[in-house]
Amino acid sequence: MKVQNYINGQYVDPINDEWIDNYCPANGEVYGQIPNSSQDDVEVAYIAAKSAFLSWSQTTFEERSRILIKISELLESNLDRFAEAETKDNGKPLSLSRSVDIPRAAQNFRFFGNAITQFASESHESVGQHAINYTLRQPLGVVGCISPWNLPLYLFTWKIAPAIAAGNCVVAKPSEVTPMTAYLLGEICNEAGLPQGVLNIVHGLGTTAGQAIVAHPDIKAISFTGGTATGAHIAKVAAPMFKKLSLELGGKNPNIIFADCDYDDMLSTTVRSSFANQGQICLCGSRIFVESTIYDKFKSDFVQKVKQLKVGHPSEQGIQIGALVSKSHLEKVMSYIKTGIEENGKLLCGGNTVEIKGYENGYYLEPAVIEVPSDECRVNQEEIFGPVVTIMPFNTEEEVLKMANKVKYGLSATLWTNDIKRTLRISSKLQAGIVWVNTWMMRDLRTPFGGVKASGVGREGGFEALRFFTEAKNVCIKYD
Ligand code: TXE
Repeated sequence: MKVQNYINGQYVDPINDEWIDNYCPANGEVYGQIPNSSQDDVEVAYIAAKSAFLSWSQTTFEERSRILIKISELLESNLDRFAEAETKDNGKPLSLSRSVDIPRAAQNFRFFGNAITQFASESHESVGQHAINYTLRQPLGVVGCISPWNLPLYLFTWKIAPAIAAGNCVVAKPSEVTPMTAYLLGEICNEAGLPQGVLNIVHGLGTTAGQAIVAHPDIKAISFTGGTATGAHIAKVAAPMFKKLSLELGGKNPNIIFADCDYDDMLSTTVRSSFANQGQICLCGSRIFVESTIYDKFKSDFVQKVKQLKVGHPSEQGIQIGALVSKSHLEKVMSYIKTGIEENGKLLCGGNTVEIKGYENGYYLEPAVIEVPSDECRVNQEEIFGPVVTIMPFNTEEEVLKMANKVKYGLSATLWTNDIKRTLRISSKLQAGIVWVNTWMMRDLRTPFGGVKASGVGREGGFEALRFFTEAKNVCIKYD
């Protein structure tokens, strides 16, 4: 199976005819090749995007909206095909691809197809100066979208949909680890009548194809989701060219549990917020802080529930944990578990690889819970991005707030309490872009999404994304 680039509405091989193996995490086998695209492919994609821009940017909002909603409908009617491709490529449970990843990708197109019809700019009457100012919100031109492997189509479309809704043309690169659903998306775009060149998808490595997008002098903005180190590198390359940047990076999110919470709801949600998608979601609550009065009870109930999670082949019914995305990622996660123990953490459960009959070379790992002696240990400070959480007790609000904020990241936080004053106090003081209270990962696509500190720069979601993908221009007219 050969994945091809999607440029100017056509599927094409990379110019250099170089290919990279694509692995299936469930069995560790190579099941296809993807283009190892170079700067030359990015240039061809850029030219296609540039040629399409004039006409696309002048296309009415109704027409853009109609096409985006059509893409959404086609994704929904192809749910099985896309969900199976996502699971084969990424290792996540098929039930998750079917219920979350693909429906959300469809929702991204529908949401921004609708949002663009409601997007408005401001006008300011300069009273006393006899002038009126109005703001134009114009598309940027050709923009770059680079996405990671953990929620492949979900995050790819989270960038592409607002970019094209706002009238831009796109050169996009999905992760080389999970190219399949982005590959299939091209067909759907053609069927929906998206004009040639509006969306161009180039596959390949971050250091070559990704780098070429970021360094391209005429690609005006970069929307990137991925690792913090990569984000820092991208910022360094893009800044001297004054590109607009939206960087959604890593997280090490606190999950703060007070004794007065709704215990059962908290417990089941905490299992999910710890291990959904094998813990490979930047929003997972990977540091669990529990009020000391319920710490022992929580520890025993939580560990018991985690032990019940079934690890298995992603297509098997009833499993909750599939395969990790790649061998190297599995090794990285396991080395962190080792580090946790070396730092005097106590491994309360999990942490061993799992052999699934018939799929012995797949990347399976039991979900692990580490009780840490201090919030300062490495497993509590560094992003592991796998099925590993730390737990520790706390006594006071001040103490837990201090620990929650004492990491370099600031993406999301979860708080469990029924005390309204405490909720308001803590929510305002947490250094995070998103705070969930008595829930986790509840999303409304109109809300701003993004992090602070090393978790990124900028906000996506709702009109924030449409603002990012447009340039504001003030026009001032004197009428006297
Ligand atoms: O991400 P990379 P990786 C974290 C997580 C994970 C670590 C590394 O901790 O273990 O990052 O994962 C492209 N110029 N997250 O190595 O490398 C790359 O091809 C331009 C958190 O997979 O950041 C891919 O398309 N592009 C995260 C995308 O960037 C470059 C999700 C992400 O890859 C590039 C994933 C370059 N120089 C990992 N180098 C989250 N926040 O959700 C790479 N890329």
